[in-house]
Parts: sequence; C-alpha cells; structure tokens
Amino acid sequence: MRLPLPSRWMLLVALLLMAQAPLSAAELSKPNIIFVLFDDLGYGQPPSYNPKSALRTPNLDQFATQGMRFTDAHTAAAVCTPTRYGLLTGRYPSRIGQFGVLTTFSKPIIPPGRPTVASLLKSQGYATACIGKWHLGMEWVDGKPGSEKEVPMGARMTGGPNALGFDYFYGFTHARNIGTIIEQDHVVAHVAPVENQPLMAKKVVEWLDQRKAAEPFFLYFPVGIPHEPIVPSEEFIGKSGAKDLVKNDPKYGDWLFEGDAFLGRILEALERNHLAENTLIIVASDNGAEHRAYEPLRESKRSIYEGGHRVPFIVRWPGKVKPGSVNDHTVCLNDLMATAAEITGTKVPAGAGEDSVSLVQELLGTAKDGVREATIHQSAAGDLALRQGPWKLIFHKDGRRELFNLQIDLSETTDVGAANPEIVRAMTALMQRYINDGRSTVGAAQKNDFTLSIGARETKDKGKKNEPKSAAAMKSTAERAHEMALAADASFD
Ligand SMILES: [Ca+2]
Repeated sequence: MRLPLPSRWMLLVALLLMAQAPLSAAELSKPNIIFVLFDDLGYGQPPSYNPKSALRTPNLDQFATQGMRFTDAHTAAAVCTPTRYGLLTGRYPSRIGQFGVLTTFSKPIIPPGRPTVASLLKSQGYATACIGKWHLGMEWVDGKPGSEKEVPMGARMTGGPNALGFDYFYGFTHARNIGTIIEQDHVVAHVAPVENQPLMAKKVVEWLDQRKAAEPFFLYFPVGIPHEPIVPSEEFIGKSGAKDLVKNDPKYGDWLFEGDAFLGRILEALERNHLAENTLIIVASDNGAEHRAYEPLRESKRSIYEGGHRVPFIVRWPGKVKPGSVNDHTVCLNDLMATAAEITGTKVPAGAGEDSVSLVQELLGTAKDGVREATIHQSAAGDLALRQGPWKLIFHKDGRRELFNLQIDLSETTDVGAANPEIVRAMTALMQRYINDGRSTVGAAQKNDFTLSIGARETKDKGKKNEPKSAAAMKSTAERAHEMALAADASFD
C-alpha cells in the first residue's frame, strides 16, 4: 500500500516518536532518588577517601568506582540535627538558631508549611519514604509519654516525616531512644539496640521491593551507623577484618562494615526490581567522625574545622554520572533540594531552599567552576565559617577570626588573616549579605528566624557583665540561651 506523501511523513514522525519513547519517558526524566545518610562517618574513614584507613567500606568504595566521588563536600553543620535540617530544607540551620541536637521530646524544628525535598518530590509524583533516624523533632500528642530513652507502645506524634512530605516513615527519634520504633505516627515496637539497624535495613528492602517502575520514588535512609551505641549484629562480629586505628574499639570496624553492607542490599533490591539503571543514589555522612580525627583534616565532629563538616559524598547515577570520576568543587548537603528540583523539571518553591544550589552540572561533569558562590559552615557551639574558593574565614563565637587557605593548608594550621585584609573584608561583607538577605542564592530576600551575628557573641561564661536591656537584646538573649542549651546537648550526641 502506498500512502500519500503527507501521511508517509506523519507515519515517519510517529515511528520516530515511538522509537524515542523509552529514552524520553517520564521515568527517565524523573529518576528515583535514594539518599543514604550515615551518622558520624568521617572523611578519613572509607578507604576510597583515605588509603591509610584500616576500616572497611567495600560497598561505598565500589559506588565510588561506579559514580562520582566528591572530595570537598560539606554538611551544613558539624552535628546531626542541624545538618538534617539543611539537607531536607535546603536552608542553613543557623537561620533558625539550630546549632545543637534535639532530644526525644523536642518540638519539630521544621514547620509543616515549609517545603522539603520530600514535599517537593511528592508534588512531582514521587512516592516518598524516610526510614531510619529522624532527629528533627516530633510533637507527642500526650505531652511527654514515657522517658527520654523509651516512649510507650501506641504513643502518637505529629509534626514528623508525614507532615513534611514523606508518605511513609519507619524509624526512631534519635540514638538515645534507639529502642522505640515508630511507624508513620505512632510507636509500634520496642527493640534492643542491636536489633534497630538490621530492622531499618530490612524495611528499606521491603519498601524498595514494593516500588514499580512507573512511579518514581524518593527514599531518605538516615542510617544510625557508626554512631553510638556500637552494636554490630552477630553476623558481622569479627567479620570486617577492620581496625579502628584511632580509638582501637574492636567493635567499631564491624559496626561500620555492617552499615556499609546496607548499601549492597539496596543495590541488590534495585537490581532485583530492575530499578538500578534509573536510580540516582547519593551516599554521605551527617558530620565528621566521633572523637576521631584523621589527617590531614583538623579535629572531628562538632568542630568548625574541616574534620567537623567535610564528609564523604558519592553519587551513583548510571548513564549520567561518569563512573570513577572525582569532583573537587565545594558542594553542600543543602544542595539536594535544588538538585531534585532541576532533575524533575520544576523549581524550588518561593520562600524555600534559600541556601540550596543545583548540582546537576557538577554531576554531568559540565561545571567548569564550582556551582556554589560560597558556603557557610557551623560548629555545634555556634561558630560560623564562610568558604569561598580556597579561602575559609572562621567567625568564632568569641569574636576571633581566622583565615585559612585550604588549597595550601588543608590542615588549617596557619591563620593568614593579617596578611590578607582584603580577602577578610570581602568575605565578611559577603557573609553579612547572606545573613541580611536571609538567603545565599538568587531570589527575593527572606527573613531569618533567628538573630544571626558574626560579631562576638555570648559565651558559656556567666556573670561577667549584664546584657543591654533593650527589647531586641532581650529577645536575642533568650534565643541565645535556647541555642546554648541545644549546643550543650550536643555534647552527648
Ligand atoms: Ca551525626
């Protein structure tokens, strides 16, 4: 049969469209996204980051060979809670005065109306789940049921993951309440500490096994390893062959090895369900290692120095991210929100993601210079720092400032502020602008929920002199007291 010419053209176009359909289908433009957030995994711990490490993370290291390994990635903060706030909201936690960590009965610090990565992806048709350690506060319906260490069966809460865009939540409040297991909005089980992490990993696999290729998903998996309590399962005790060279804790290597094994189970589940090719996996940590400093970085968890907030960050995205690539640009965990928006073809909602920059060009290898103009860090005690190119300017809480050139002094040994007054001036002005604008990205100015200052601020020393009595100063003092209480709390988490 011969078709007239116009019809033949239409047939050709239709055939071409059909041929292209698998490549341009919605599921490819909307990849599944998994974010695995280890708890206190130090930059110097995975062998792919530190060849001298005697710890073992074979799955994470394999991801590095299959994807992109970032060498200059940072958490917004040097402890759990504020980093998680930054990750999910794309906003620096200092804007709400969150420097320390929360407890079992702490109120939610992300109000229900604030967009999160989860609510953004849910609005784009994603199934969303958070399985693991929440640590962003919950509103318990009966006030304070139970104790800091255990909440009774059936107790209900609001303001948690379900209120912030997650369809499904299975997890726990934080490490000191590791035995209280919550599903959606109520307590469903009490387990021994050793049972907690295997249970989370099992739920992750179950949830992945329920996914269908037609519906994209976002899984946020905040792993509780290698944070305390250090409780490796029977099947991992003595199996890692790893050594904790810093503290010589014989269980620590097995504990980390167990957490690393979760990555392998995730990949198996994805492959079993034919989802691996269209899934972007990011593996990172929420802050530096606990009481373990690794050369060349200075200090560890809680610190404003690099050991506090420079973390492993690996992205596996078949067909998009070049296997075995290394990226030396400065990036931040806050960037997940803008990245997720760009990947799914939408925009970060107005008044949200104030400090989130899309990493898509970094992932595709097309970002010649880093996509971030500058990046703010914070310590558990309330110190702030601004990083721009090789320079890092620290605004210590007591008013001291230090400038380091990380390109030649990654260990932050030599303050070069006095020799570079113009750098200090320009970076101080930029920091002040980021504070004044309520954002560090392009867009309409926003309002901070906390009075941020880069001058000398109140310290823990009491009774030296009275605060001024103006209304603004009174408010600020109350906010600072709140901050100090939270910072003090960070000492045991
Ligand atoms: Ca942590």
